[in-house]
Amino acid sequence: MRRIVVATLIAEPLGGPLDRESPIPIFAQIRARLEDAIASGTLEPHQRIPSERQLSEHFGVSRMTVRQALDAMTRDRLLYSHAGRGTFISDRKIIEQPLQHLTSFTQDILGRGMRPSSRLLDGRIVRASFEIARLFGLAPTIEIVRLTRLRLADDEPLAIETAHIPSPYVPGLLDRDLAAESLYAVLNREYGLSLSGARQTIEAAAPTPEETAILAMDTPQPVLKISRLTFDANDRVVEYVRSVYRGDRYHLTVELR
Ligand code: 16G
Repeated sequence: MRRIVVATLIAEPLGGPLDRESPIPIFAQIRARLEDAIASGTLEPHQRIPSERQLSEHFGVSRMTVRQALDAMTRDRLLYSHAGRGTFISDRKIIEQPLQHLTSFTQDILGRGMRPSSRLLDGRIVRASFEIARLFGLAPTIEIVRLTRLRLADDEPLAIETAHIPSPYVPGLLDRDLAAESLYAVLNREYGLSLSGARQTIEAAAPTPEETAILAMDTPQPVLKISRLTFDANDRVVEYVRSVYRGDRYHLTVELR
């Protein structure tokens, strides 16, 4: 009886026989079947996949071929294993940020049906460096509110953001609960700053050990370093943000017409 249940479980999400005439190697076809089952939600995050033996019987291939597919998927972090307990589907929620519109983290995450939250890592008033004062077109004597927050989606760390805003634009900003509130909502509601556009620069980078730890990555994954200069309705620079986003969770999309 139990054997039948297992067989049904495998057969449904993974489909029928492989195409042995195809130029696509067998191990790659097995991987594609598993990836399709993940993409369609038939195999869910943290669900255990069938064992190597079950997969090799199902597809009629050697265990070595199955292992080749599973090893490649584990290296690419689509799967993870627990010694003695099996191999599981990774939880890889991908957040797509379209680049056409100026949005806040809170709006982006809510728009995807997830729950945004933040942890305040640091918040203080600092003297602007020469470089930062220049970005705002202000004298280097200017004081800056510097706010570093860990941003989470459904309680999973996604990004570290350090925002810089000239202090005179936002008196008392640090007294607000910026772990609980959207910065953009506060800027708009409390300081009448209506943000109208931004210039963003994106680069791929390796995370520092500290960033790896804060972003809760088991092993260092590439990150996206994003800098944003945000303008108000009068084209005045009001915010400069340096962010580190998990590259495996955050994708940026652009529509080309
Ligand atoms: C976005 C912005 C960030 C801004 C934040 C405000 C990027 C790369 N960054 O995450 O510059 O400070 O939104 O979010 O898009 P909040 O209003 O939810 O606090």
